[in-house]
Parts: sequence; structure tokens; C-alpha cells
Amino acid sequence: MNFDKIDKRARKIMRENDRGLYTVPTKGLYPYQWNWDSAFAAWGFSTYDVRRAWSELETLFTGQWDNGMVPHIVFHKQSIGYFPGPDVWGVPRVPHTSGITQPPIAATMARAVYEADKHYGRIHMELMYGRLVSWHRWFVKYRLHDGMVAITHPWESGRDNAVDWDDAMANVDGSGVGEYTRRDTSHVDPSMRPKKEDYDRYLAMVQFGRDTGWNEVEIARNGPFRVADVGMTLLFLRACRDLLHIAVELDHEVEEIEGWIAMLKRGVENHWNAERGHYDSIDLRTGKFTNSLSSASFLVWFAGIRDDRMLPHLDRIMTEVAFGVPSNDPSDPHFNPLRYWRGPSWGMMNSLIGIGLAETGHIVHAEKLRKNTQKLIAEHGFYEYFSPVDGAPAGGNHFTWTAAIWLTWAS
Ligand code: 9WN
Repeated sequence: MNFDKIDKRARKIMRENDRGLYTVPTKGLYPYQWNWDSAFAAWGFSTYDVRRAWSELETLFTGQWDNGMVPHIVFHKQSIGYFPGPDVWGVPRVPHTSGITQPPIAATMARAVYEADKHYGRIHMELMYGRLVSWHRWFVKYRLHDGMVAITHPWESGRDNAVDWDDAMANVDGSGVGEYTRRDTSHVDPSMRPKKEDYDRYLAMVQFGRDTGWNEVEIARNGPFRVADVGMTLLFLRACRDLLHIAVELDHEVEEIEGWIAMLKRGVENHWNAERGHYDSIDLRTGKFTNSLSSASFLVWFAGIRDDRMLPHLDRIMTEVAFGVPSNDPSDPHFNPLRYWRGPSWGMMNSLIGIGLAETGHIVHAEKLRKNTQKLIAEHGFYEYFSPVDGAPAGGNHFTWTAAIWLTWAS
């Protein structure tokens, strides 16, 4: 394996997706700034250009709403390549944005960028701190249910068509959304993307939110979809812990953040599905567990929870498939190794899971995961995701976050 050569290719991809002050996830398929993709990009840039890393995060926060929410897409520049665009979301502000959020990993990545060069980063961290606090406050105010983070749309989870959402999605009526043209399926193989019936429902949820004027209270009360997402809860807990570190470093008050951490730790306990013996999401409209063992449940160590009850599941899954922690349990009847979040292995998820494993002393698992993700990228390139069974690359190519995790973690 020629690491120098692959490093150079990774930087080239970051450069090609760079729009000056923000990156796109990959040109063509995703032509705008996505929230958690940008946080990964900042982490990637921090290995060779901290200045550019800060501008990535700062540009993302130009999309922050007055209520603190940081949207899942910021539409800096109109493009016809992606649907739904700004007109569909109908958010009356500039820069145009979507109306929903995404996993709040910005505090975690801001901490990493800051620690890469504290001298340079101090003033940027100071500026970013208040914005991060208001985003976290927004989550606590509008999205915490018994300490668990609720999502109002599968896109918020970042794991669009995961089996976790199947039951809750079945209760969403997508029949009245009208005609529309998808763009994603003209860039990549449709069999690797969510289906038309998923998209109808995704749009029905967007239309519901838009018709309320993106009113969180109304969406919480009557929105068609509300699920406590185990991935969101664990990532938010981790982000709050990182925010606490930053607060201490910058001499800010810590009580409020400590309170959030305590609530989220209790929330993680509520995610425990005792019948199936693993962490799980809960459909808040029905109160039922989703009964799905996806990669998100393995973020428990990344959240700083020392709970080894997930280890036997990890051992089994890592022997059933060769590459990574797949987005769905390979023993699940719905497992599909190439359809998006219903089976494929995602490098960025592997990186977060791997870091959590290493931090909690599970070095052998952590290294195995890192090495097999490394192999996927070195042999096939910087794809969006891969088959966990044979490593076949899939989805979009030249992906920013795959390049970023190569530079920071996999290599
Ligand atoms: C919808 C950009 C994004 C990622 C998500 C991934 C996918 C969008 C889509 O692409 O979602 O937000 O159109 O499929 O699921 O995690 O942030 O890479």
C-alpha cells in the first residue's frame, strides 16, 4: 500500500470538492454544503490546513437560524443537480437552507480542529463556541424526549433509508405529494438509492414542515414522523462532552452543559431494548422500539459509555461480514449489501465507531475496523459506501468525507 500516493489522492478529492469556503460532499450528486459532511471535511482539512478547516465550519454556521438550529443543507449557490432544492424547502432566509437538521458532530470536529493548532485556533474557537451552544440548546429545547434525541425526518439522522425508520415511515402518507423529478438516480445506480415510495414520504414530511412555517412546536405535535434516534442521541452526547472540554479550556460556565450530559446519559438508558439486548431507536408516535441493529447502535463507545453488552453483537457481525460495521445487521432479512443505509459499510461511521472502541480500550476491535476500512479505500477508492460482504464500491465516487477519514483516521 502506497500511503503517500493515497494521501495525495485524498487531498486532491478535498480540493476538487472545495468551493473556496465550503466543500460539497461530492460534485454532481451533492452540489451544496451538507452539515455533518462539512464537519468531517473540517476534520480532514485540519491535518494539513487548519485555516481552511475553520472556514469550513464558519461557513456552515452562516446557515444557522435565529433559533439556533443548524440546517442539514446550506444552499449557497443554486444548482439544478439536486432535488429537493431551496424552492421546495421554502425557508425565507439567506443563505437559503433546508428546514431540518443533521447529526450535531460540529462540536466534536471543532474540538479536533482546535486541538490541531490551539494557537491559531483560539480566536476561531471563541467565535464558534456561542454558536455551538445555541445549536445544542435548540436540540435540548425542541428535540429531547426523556433524554433521547427525536428526529422529524429520516434525513435528519443522516441514515436516510435505514431499516430503523421502516415502521414509522409506513405511517406517513406520501400519496399526495404531486409530480416531481428526482436527480439522485441520474447520478448513481437507482438500485443503490432509496426507493420512490421512500421519496414520496420524504417529500410529504418536507411539505408538512414547510406548511407550518417550520414551526418546531407544531411539527412535534402533529408531524407525521417522530423517532428517538439512537444515533443522534449518542452523537449528541459525545458532542456535549466535547463542548464541555471546550468550555473548560475557554473558561466558560459549565453547569448547563453538565446538565445536558446527565439528561442524555439517562436517555441512552432509555434506548436499551431489553428484549433484543441492544441499543435501539424508538418510534415516539407508537412508543415501540424499531427492533433494528444498525451501525448507529455501535456509537455507544464513541458517546463515552463503557457498556460491553454490545461487544458480542459486534463480534458476530464482524465475523459475518469482512468490511466494517454494516449499516444494517447482516442477519436481518432486510439486509441489502448495496442499498444505501440498509446494509452497506460507510467509512465515516466506521471511523466514529473505531475511535469510540479505541478510547474505551477495545484496541483489537478498533484496529480491525480501521484496517479493513483502510483496505476498502486503498483498493477501491474514495466511494460514498461499500458492500460489507465483498468490498464492492457503491454510490457516489470522490467523496469528501471518505477522503477526510482517510487523512485523519484510516491511514
Ligand atoms: C439527504 C450528503 C448526504 C449525507 C447523508 C446521506 C445523504 C441526502 C440524500 O447524503 O443524504 O440529506 O439526498 O441522500 O444519507 O448522510 O449527509 O453526503
